[in-house]
Amino acid sequence: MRSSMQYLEDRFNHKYNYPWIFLNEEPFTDEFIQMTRAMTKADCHYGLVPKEHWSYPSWINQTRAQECRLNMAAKDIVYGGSESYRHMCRYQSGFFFLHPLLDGLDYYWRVEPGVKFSCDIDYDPFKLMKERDLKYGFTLALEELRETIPTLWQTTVEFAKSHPEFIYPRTRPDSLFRFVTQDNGISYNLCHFWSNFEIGSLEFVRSKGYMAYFDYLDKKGGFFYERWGDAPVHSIAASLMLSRNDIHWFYDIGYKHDGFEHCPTEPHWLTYGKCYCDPGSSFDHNAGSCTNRFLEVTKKTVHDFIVTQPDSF
Ligand SMILES: Nc1nc2c(ncn2[C@@H]2O[C@H](COP(=O)(O)OP(=O)(O)OP(=O)(O)O)[C@@H](O)[C@H]2O)c(=O)[nH]1
Ligand SMILES: [Mg+2]
Repeated sequence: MRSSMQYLEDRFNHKYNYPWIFLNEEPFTDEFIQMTRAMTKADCHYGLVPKEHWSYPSWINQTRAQECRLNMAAKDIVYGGSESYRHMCRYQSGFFFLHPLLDGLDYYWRVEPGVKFSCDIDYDPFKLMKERDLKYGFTLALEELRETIPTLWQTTVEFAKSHPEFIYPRTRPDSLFRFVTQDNGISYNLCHFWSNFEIGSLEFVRSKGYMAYFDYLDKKGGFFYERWGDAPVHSIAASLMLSRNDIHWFYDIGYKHDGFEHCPTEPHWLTYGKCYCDPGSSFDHNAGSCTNRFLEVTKKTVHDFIVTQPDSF
């Protein structure tokens, strides 16, 4: 976590001093608090996740949940056997935005341990979100593992049919529907924004529509009986409820998590030291990337997403 903080402070936050908020289902140790506080001049807040946001709801059959985990582990599905990962995905899908430490805030930026930021961020992404009235921002978009979400799409379709009032009409030219389906809604094409980086509007995730969608999914039990990730949940919700000008690709933010990296290709930025990453290793060029699809559906180019022009330095 300290390394992630160092990157983000160096690249961005030392100029802005936005507060850091850490949430955990068990109390943070004094060591964690002391060592993370030492990484920033900004305020740090440490919160406990309420028990009911990190435990089994009454309607979940825990024996069935365990069988599902064993089954998925036997098939070597990533985190298939993990109970904590499921609670984490459910928390990130439906509850983090309700934590009292986020009361009064308009936007969040999710930061995970072990991530890298490879470019100077010389504008304020939160300000950009507000100025452009954006609801969601991402750096990487890719395909989800199909085995983790066998019934997520079908469940989503049921929700959309029973709650059309929350769904952005797919026939409008600025609908994002086609970002997540290529056969007019019959199936999910697995595209999702990679939520370990996300800058989002808390108003959106706290909206009636989003919360109704999460509740509907939660009642179906797929966070436990399958391994629904918060990334497809956020992404499908955004694609069904928002429109193309609500979503921003933070193209100019170089970002790396595990083996996946986004690196902007502007030669200027490499020459003048704004970024250190290698554009050749950017996942955007990979067949499993969904950023091209995002551009196609939004009818935009990368240039529409560059916030600071190279000429400005
Ligand atoms: N409080 C808490 N946080 C957790 C737990 N498990 C995971 N997290 C957090 O959830 C986030 C994702 O977990 P990771 O273990 O990094 O998963 P990952 O390998 O990044 O997973 P993907 O990006 O989904 O492939 C990180 O911010 C973790 O710190 C847990 O049991 N308790
Ligand atoms: Mg991670």
